[in-house]
Amino acid sequence: MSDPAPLRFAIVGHPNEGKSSVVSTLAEDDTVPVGPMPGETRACHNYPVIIDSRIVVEFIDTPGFQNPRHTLAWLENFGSADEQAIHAFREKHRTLPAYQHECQLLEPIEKGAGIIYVVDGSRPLRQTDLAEMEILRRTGRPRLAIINSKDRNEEYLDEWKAAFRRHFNSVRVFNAHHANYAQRMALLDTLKSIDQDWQPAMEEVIEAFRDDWEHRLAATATLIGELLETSISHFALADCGEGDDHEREEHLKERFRKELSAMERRFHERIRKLFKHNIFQFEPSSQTALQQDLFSERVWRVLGLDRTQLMWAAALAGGTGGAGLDVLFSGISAGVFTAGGALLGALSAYFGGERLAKVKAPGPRILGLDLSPRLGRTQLKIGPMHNLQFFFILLDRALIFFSYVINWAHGRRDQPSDEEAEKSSEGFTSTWNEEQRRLATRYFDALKKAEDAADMDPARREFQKFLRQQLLEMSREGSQKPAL
Ligand SMILES: Nc1nc2c(ncn2[C@@H]2O[C@H](COP(=O)(O)OP(=O)(O)OP(=O)(O)O)[C@@H](O)[C@H]2O)c(=O)[nH]1
Ligand SMILES: [Mg+2]
Repeated sequence: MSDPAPLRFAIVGHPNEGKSSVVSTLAEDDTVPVGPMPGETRACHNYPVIIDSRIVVEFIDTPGFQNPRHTLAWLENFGSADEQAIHAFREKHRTLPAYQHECQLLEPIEKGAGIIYVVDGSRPLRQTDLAEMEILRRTGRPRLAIINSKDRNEEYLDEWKAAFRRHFNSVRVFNAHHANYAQRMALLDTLKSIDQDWQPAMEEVIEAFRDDWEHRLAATATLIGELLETSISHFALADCGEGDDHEREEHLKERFRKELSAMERRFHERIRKLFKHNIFQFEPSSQTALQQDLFSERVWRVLGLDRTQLMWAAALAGGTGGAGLDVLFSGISAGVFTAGGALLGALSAYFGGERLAKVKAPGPRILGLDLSPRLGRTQLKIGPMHNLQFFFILLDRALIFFSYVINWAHGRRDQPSDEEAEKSSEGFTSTWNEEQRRLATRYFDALKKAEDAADMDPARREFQKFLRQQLLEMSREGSQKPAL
């Protein structure tokens, strides 16, 4: 048996109120054209939400009302049942340019779509708005009104709400620029209430959205795990040839740094794709700890755990604990923390001053046997960074990026302001309790010691489960922390 037709909702309203932005955010589709000038959308366009190869629900972007007062006057004069009047209106005005948008936007509604009416609640109500609402009421279709305030002005909200009560089954505040997963779900929940007959189908839609989200969170947790594992075990080698060793070491440090940054960038790309940010490439503001280099001092100062937190995490996790700071910070040549606890410039603390290790590269091999170990070249080696603070910093940056991506509404097309960036402060892991840090540290320990992937399975499983829970909480709360 084929699937029943999906529920459809037409997003309608006055020009330039944010209809297309609402569609974009609701459908998580950043291909929806949005523009500052009224008249951006000139024809209806369907945006299906596809989950597991199935259209779960469809949002229809429509052009804004052109001539609502004349349209309403015509409907009032028609002298027949409202729904017939709508049909007759469309038949009669189909070819008239002055009513083209009305004919277009009423078409999906006549064909059975529910109505989502969008207004900018930061401006006062006008006569034309009342005409639009009355036209929509006359269609007889289930209707929800959305207040999408473009700025923070709340002066007119009560006026809008009073008008809506007369014309709509339900009203919701929903901001196309700031709505996140939790608010999208709340809006879908409200849509359940606009028509009793639609309730079971709407419940299925909500269920599908929820499952899809949980799959994405599980995929995110896997990607974070991959990032941590490949970064923590990464090392770089260079031949020690003739000439200046110092210069060669500097090159190798730089290459190592770039390779780790490239891993992080690939992780970012995957997360963006997973959360359907395909077109618009927002950039975290340059002020945030995310935009700074992974080894910048600022990043090491604000992310990860502080000295005491690190010591406790390691001590409680066993393993590294008893051995003290040296082991905790192994991989750092001079120690990130000086004796007084102040932080050195992270990159220089890491690599500065000291010479890199020299290792013997294996000689030529046949059938896996090293034929002549003595022929092996001497190589410079940097990494792997078996360092607990580095682990927490990578983890924090991954969580910040995730939080950034999930809180970035698809309808929003500008870059974050400096004011938003200023709020960015510390990371997530420093807010975890001791048990949570211990669990993460156990995973780090296993990762460091593991001879092969299977060795670390229990610790990995435990950490993945915890991470999925964290990601879910971050998206449930609509967590804006750290604000970006
Ligand atoms: N600040 C802010 N601007 C918004 C918001 N929603 C939409 N805008 C802006 O308002 C302008 C119009 O948005 P659209 O979504 O294209 O509006 P529309 O109702 O589809 O417009 P037409 O297709 O022309 O009828 C764009 O510049 C949007 O970026 C919002 O919630 N906050
Ligand atoms: Mg539009």
